[in-house]
Amino acid sequence: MRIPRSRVALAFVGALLLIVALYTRVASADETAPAQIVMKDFKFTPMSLTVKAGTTVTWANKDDEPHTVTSDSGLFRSGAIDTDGTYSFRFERPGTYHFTCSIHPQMVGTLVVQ
Ligand SMILES: [Cu+2]
Repeated sequence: MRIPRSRVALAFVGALLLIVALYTRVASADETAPAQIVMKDFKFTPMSLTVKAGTTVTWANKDDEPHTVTSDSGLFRSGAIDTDGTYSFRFERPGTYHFTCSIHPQMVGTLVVQ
């Protein structure tokens, strides 16, 4: 049995497009994947997180007390975040960013931007 050459070419192009589509999807999902840090039981979880430059990080307060996200360097400062409230910041530059809750100084966290 002989398969027409045009059909082989079509299948090849189709497979190629599928690979490109999958690769593009994986690459973009990786870069824009949102990152979340939860504030619960007076802790940031995870305490340390590594993300790529350009990532928006969202902190979510799951405690019954207000918390803040306050950068040691002054780069970002959320103000009081109430229960179930969130705060987001987009990290453009690589570096290591330490932050605390200004109400509960024992709450500390680190964000590494690559
Ligand atoms: Cu707090």
